[in-house]
Amino acid sequence: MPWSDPCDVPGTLRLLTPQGERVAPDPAVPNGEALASLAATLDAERLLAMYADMSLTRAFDREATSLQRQGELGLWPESRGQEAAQIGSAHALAPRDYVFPSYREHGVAHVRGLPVRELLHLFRGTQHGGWDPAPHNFHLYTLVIGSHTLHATGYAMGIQRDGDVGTGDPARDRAVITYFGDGATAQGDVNEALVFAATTNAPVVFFCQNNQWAISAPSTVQSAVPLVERGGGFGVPSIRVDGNDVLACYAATATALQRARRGEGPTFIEAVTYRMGAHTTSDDPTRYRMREEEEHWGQRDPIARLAALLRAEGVLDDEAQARIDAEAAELTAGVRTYCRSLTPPAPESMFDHVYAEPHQRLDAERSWFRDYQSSFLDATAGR
Ligand SMILES: Cc1ncc(C[n+]2csc(CCOP(=O)(O)OP(=O)(O)O)c2C)c(N)n1
Repeated sequence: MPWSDPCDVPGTLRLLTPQGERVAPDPAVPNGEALASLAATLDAERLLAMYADMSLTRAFDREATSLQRQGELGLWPESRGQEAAQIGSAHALAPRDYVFPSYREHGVAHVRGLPVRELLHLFRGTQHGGWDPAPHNFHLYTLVIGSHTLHATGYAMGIQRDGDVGTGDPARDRAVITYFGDGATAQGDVNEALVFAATTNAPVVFFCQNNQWAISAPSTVQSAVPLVERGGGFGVPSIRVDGNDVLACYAATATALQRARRGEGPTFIEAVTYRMGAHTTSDDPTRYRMREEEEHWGQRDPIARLAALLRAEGVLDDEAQARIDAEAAELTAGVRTYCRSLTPPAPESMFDHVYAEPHQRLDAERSWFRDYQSSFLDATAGR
């Protein structure tokens, strides 16, 4: 059965074909020429860095999937196939911008400088979070679908009130980006976040990775109209991009973030991509997906697409590829060792960060819990 390419829809920004050739934007894309010019400013060094980031993200993701299969992680949400959407958009961020991710944004975490091994705490069940959001302006993962988009809009309204928007000083102006899936757009929270962002002109970019599936529910049952059309209803300018085209993802996000930092308000981006693996390691996509569909999208692999461009332009050669492969091997070996070193914290530590200052009632609860725990130890010892 032939599968049509959803990115062939007029008005979708694509600057790199699935074969890895640069193309002019579709005339129906608003500001298409300006977006293409922005992507053209990415020099060879930057493109190679993007390719390395995509490759390292995939290697890390593959390693984490294996670790789950070996019983080292409780669960893993694979990001395979979504590397262009994540790396392209993340490269458009400035250090002072703030990211509210969902739970699959491993590539964005990597570009923000977060050591990706820290993502494993949550999935090994040794911590509720696993990293400090402050150093990289990369918030903790959110498992409750769409709820973090409200946090993003709220944070963006805070930035506005701090006077960090539209000052004209690039060192001061900042913006927020939030990542979520196609399924999340059906949640009330996402719609509320869009309403508040639009009516307060908040500096926030809504980056929807439409990976075609919300676990087993296809995007066709989540929306009667293309997701990009939702933005207009809220008064949020919107753009649909080929999410497997790293150039298009970069250009659309850079433009949206610049608008937000200038004080011109929110943007909604629908990046049309494909989740090549399972929803998580608990899922079996063969139960609801056809092999032809997976094969179709396999030919649209975002990493192979960028590799073809870089090979043709003489930016990527065997030596550079070998360097990236060696870096990936080093990263994954480190991740494996780190993962196995993670042990559960003492159960009592859950009381440690509830209040900044000592608190009598909490101290009493901790003490009760300690006694309760040792009663089990006593019982075991006496057996
Ligand atoms: C509020 C809420 N409802 C339901 C779930 C269960 N759930 C986990 S993932 C998921 C599908 C999400 O799909 P989508 O938003 O498209 O993101 P994707 O995982 O495909 O990236 C659902 C329904 C949840 N975590 N939170």
